Amino acid sequence: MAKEMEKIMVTGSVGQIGSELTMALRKKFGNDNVLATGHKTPPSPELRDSGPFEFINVAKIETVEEVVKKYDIDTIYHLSAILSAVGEKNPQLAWDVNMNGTYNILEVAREREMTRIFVPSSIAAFGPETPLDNTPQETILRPRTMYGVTKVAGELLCDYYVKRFNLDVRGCRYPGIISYETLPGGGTTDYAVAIYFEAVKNKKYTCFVREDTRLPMMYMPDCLKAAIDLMEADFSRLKHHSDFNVTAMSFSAGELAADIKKHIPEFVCEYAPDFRQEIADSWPNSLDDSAAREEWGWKPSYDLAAMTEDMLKVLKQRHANGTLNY
Ligand code: AKB
Repeated sequence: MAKEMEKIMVTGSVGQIGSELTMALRKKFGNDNVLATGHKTPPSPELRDSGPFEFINVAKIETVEEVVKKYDIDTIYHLSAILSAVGEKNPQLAWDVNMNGTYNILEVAREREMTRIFVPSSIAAFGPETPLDNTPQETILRPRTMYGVTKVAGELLCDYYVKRFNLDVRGCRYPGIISYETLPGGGTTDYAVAIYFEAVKNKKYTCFVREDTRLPMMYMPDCLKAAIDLMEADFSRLKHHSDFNVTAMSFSAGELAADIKKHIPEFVCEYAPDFRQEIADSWPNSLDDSAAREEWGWKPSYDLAAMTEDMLKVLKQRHANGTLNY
């Protein structure tokens, strides 16, 4: 008998994107139809109490199989990953979680003939030989981080499953994601989130990349929209599958600080580059996302000014009522 509603599972639902994506999907498809999974208890009561949660370790296929079977899952948003900075500290863990995790998700999806899978990639798929400005969709992919290696291999693996097994797998190359709900866990673009929290809390921030470091970025509402719109796109219109460039804005760390200063004039930003500078230098300044625009109508809503206004409005409110958890 046909199922009435998609049964969706989100992996990495305790992370920066996964936590907000789970809530957005619950709002759209109903709380009981969206299973949150992760390796630790969700800290947010909203996420914990609004729908089902199960512990899994994506690198252990039996833990994935068990919950997929229990909840009769047919759609997966696979968000769990070790990000670039943590991945350089522990490359073995990054390979295990990112590579074996993605392989396990795809295998379980293939075996159970699932409807659709979302596996995000990242600007970390690019490397120092990639053209830096307006980076094309089709280009040199020679990353120098383990995270980047797993992202390129993941894109290829997902496209292999589309072609070889007719599994509907989709994904985009996310830039740095900025949000106020859940902090990112160990990426190179984390400074673009931390700067807002520190500006509101302490009026100063020491940035771990140089002032002139320019990277593509996106605000969380656009990040969620990209995932959901891509998953809803007509498959027959897609020429690409797992590697769409998507972007919303590009700015240097100095331009970001200057934008915050417009709202908090006493804010001071200093720069003390660390090992993450080399990673940031190997990633593009800006992306060409015309394939995503043409094939599934991608169009972001937030630029730097609109994002800063929204971020600071929320964080200032939380600071004033003592709920700014940072
Ligand atoms: C990171 O910095 O590692 C991530 C990413 C760009 O994929 N935010």
